[in-house]
Amino acid sequence: MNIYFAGAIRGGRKDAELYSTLIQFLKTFSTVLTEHVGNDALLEKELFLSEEEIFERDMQWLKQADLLIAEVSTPSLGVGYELAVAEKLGIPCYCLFRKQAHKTLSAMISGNPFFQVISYENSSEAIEIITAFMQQFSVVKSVPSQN
Ligand code: 6K6
Repeated sequence: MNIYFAGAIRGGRKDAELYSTLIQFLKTFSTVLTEHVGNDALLEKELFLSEEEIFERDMQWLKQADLLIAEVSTPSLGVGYELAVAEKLGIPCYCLFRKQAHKTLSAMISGNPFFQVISYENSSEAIEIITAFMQQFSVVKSVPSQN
């Protein structure tokens, strides 16, 4: 199964470590097409690509994706765009939103019934949530060991 993981890059990198944790977990049972989203060293290599090359490559990957998982706590134009394209392509989308004081998600995401929006408090809870919805795709039979 190909997973397109979306998370903020130019929108802000304060959740980069969290993206990395979730991507490492997803990689234990699926292919993650966008590992660089959680890896600043890989992202540095992206700097050698033109903006057009990044856009074309990411759109090709999105077309190959069976599922999009977006971490949407840090607002990002790119993630919003990817979600809109995925909706048009009919790719199931799960949006993980970390509960934070005084922060609410854009109504364009939370109000769209196509998107499965799930709130969580910490990375352990996010992993439990991912495990639960991945079971629907028969990819995870039980929670993989974290050790
Ligand atoms: C490296 C450092 C700064 O910019 C880069 C290279 N940029 C990107 N490389 C790969 N994917 C990108 C890049 N910029 C945006 N994306 C895609 O959009 C990713 O798949 C993310 O999910 C999303 C992030 O969008 P922004 O608007 O937060 O950058």
